Amino acid sequence: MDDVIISKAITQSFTDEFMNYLDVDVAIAGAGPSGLTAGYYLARKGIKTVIYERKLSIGGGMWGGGMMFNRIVVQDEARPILDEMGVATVEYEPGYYVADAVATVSALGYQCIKAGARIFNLVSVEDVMIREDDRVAGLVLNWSAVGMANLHVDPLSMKSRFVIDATGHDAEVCRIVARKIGARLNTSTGEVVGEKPMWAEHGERDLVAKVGEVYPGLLASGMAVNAVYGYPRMGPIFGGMLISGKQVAELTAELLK
Ligand code: 48H
Repeated sequence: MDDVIISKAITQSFTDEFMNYLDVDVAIAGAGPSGLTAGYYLARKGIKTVIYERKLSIGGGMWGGGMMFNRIVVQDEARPILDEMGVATVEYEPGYYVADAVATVSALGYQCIKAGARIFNLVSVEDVMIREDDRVAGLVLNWSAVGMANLHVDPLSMKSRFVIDATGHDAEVCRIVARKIGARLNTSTGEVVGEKPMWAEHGERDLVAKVGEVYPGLLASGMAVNAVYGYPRMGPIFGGMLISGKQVAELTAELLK
């Protein structure tokens, strides 16, 4: 067995794929439930889609269910998405379905990649590219380890026709855009408004009603939407994450036409 062949296989295949995804239709920041769902539905339409995830693991805030009881709840409207992903659900009370959080993350990740999306973990989105026509035109990337070690290492950039901010509570990409171009997001203040206290019904309803372009070329899904527009958080009901991921994929596919 040749150790160097193993090393070459890893570095070459990774580099080839990383390079192949430096110019895509859609780049998604964050591989939580909404980003993975968006990636799945985009890739299934044949749209070239890449997801960058800062952490070692995908799945964002889903692994731990609610307060580390590793179950999630979804409502009626989201259950077909879990069915499609092959995740078993059990009706707890009419309209409330329970699923295993670990099974759900695993299925979302597997189906997303199987549909054709590519996920690069351990990569952080640290900036955006904005081009002459004043639209988001790509992402600026660095190894997460560079930030963690506080190293002064310049990033690399990639091009995409659309970017989806699926970074969760911090809405990091939208914040970067608001900061760099000055309060011109499609929100009441032009800035990221910041999420409001827990209210599951409103948080879920407002989220799915608002999925759309936050700035030309930049859409948001999942918890980032609540943060951007100033909607309530919703706790461990995950239907809105899945539904908004599907919605943002459908909307982006329309915009790409
Ligand atoms: C690369 C990044 C960056 C970056 C962050 O937090 P998530 O799970 O986000 P959603 O929106 O898919 O799901 C939200 C849900 O998990 C949740 O927190 C809920 C429902 N909360 C309700 C409540 O009341 O608390 O995933 C976001 C992912 C994470 O994996 C991050 O590591 C990653 O994005 N990420 N990746 N570059 N700059 N910022």
